[in-house]
This record gives sequence, C-alpha cells and structure tokens, in this order.
Amino acid sequence: MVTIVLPTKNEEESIGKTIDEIRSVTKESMLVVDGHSKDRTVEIAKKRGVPVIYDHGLGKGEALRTAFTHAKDDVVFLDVDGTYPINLLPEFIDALKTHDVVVGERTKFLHKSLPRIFLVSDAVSRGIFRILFGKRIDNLSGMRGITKNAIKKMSLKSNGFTIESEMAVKTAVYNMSLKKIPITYDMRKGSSKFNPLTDGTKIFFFLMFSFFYYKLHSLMNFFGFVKN
Ligand SMILES: Nc1nc2c(ncn2[C@@H]2O[C@H](COP(=O)(O)OP(=O)(O)OP(=O)(O)O)[C@@H](O)[C@H]2O)c(=O)[nH]1
Ligand SMILES: [Mg+2]
Repeated sequence: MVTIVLPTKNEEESIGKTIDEIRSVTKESMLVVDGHSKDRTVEIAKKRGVPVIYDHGLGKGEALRTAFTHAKDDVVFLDVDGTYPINLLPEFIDALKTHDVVVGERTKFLHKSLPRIFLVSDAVSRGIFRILFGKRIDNLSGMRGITKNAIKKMSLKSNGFTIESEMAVKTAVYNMSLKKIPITYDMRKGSSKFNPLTDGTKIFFFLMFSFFYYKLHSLMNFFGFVKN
C-alpha cells in the first residue's frame, strides 16, 4: 500500500485536476498536507473526498515530514502545480516494491517550464551534488517515492526546500537502493513558492555542509573516533 502525498499552498488552479488525474491512474489513497492556503485549495480537495492535514507553517519540508508521520504506508509525493507527469505514478508505486527510494529525474523541460537562468542553476545544483556525493541524483525533483523504512532511517530534519536535497544526500551516503524514473517537467500553474535567491542559497549551503559533515564523520569513523 502506498499513500500519495500532495503538499499544497495556494494551489487552487491545480489541486482538482491533480486529484482527478491521480484517481484515473491509481486506486491508492491520497493525503493533502496544506500550508494554510488562503484560496480554495482545501475546499476543492475535501469536496473530492481527499483527507487534508495541515503543516505547522515552517515550509514544504516540514509539511512533507508531517505527512510522512501521518501516513501508515510507503509514500509517493509530488508538487501540486501541474509540472509533473501523473500518468507515470504507477511506475513509482511499483518501484517501491523493490527499492527504498524512487526519484523522478527531470530529463525534459517542456514549454520553457524553467527560464534559462533557472535551468542553469538547476544544472549547477545537480553538478555540485554529483561532485560532492559521487552519484547522479536529481536533488531538486519534487516527484519521488520513499518506503516507510527509508523514511525512518533518513530521520529527515529539513523544514523548507532543502528537503529533496536532504533525501538525495541520505540516499547517497546511506547507500540506499534507488530507482530513477526519467520524467518531463512542465510549466507551472499558479505562483511559485520557491525563491531562487534565498531557497537556492540554502540548498547550496545545505549541500556543502552535508558534504563536510558526512566526509568528516566517515574519516573520524575510519580512524576510530566515532562508531558508525
Ligand atoms: N503544505 C505546504 N506546501 C507547500 C509549502 N510551500 C510549497 N508547498 C507546495 O510544495 C510544492 C512545491 O512548491 P513550488 O512552489 O512548486 O516549488 P518548486 O517546484 O521548487 O518551484 P517551481 O519550479 O516554481 O514550481 C507545491 O505543490 C506547493 O504548493 C508549504 O509551506 N506548505
Ligand atoms: Mg513546483
């Protein structure tokens, strides 16, 4: 069993269509975790019979962690802004039977979905991740699956948009089994909550900090200063 988690903050333009499309491809249950939307997001979700819980106002990361605690099963989550290919959800659900983590690797950006400057910073972020952690993982993708066990093992701490990078880092350093599914990335509907300057900077520093933390830790482990 899988719970499909939908983080929302003022996504009234997309929530209805997203729920309907998910229903057309899978019977798995859904859970909306809402960031106290001021528009009709919650009303639309409830009207369609999808349960809604609320985050504590700290950001997308905290919202996902709240939903992970609430969900009894493995989880697949995706942004509710019309950017991700919902028709591929069954592949994500299936892959969780054999893998700890499933990541939608954005390989094709449709309809100028990201302006050139964002495309460049996106590529830079992935490049930095690869250099620091030695693995190619789309550390910014917002369409992923994770098993209940992997959620426990990762013990995630991020509140904001570093959550996907934290998952990618822990997938790499804990050597978790990973399935990558190539996906498209479409143009967003509604307004973005991601601030390229502040959130982008936080992600950069998060990756650098994690690198030093885990490398130092494994060095200390190697020399017997710490266990594990
Ligand atoms: N519950 C909750 N959801 C959030 C919060 N911030 C963002 N979200 C949702 O998380 C998803 C990702 O946010 P986006 O604004 O799409 O961020 P992004 O995908 O990095 O940026 P874009 O490429 O511009 O879409 C969307 O479905 C948002 O509605 C929050 O504080 N709480
Ligand atoms: Mg988005």
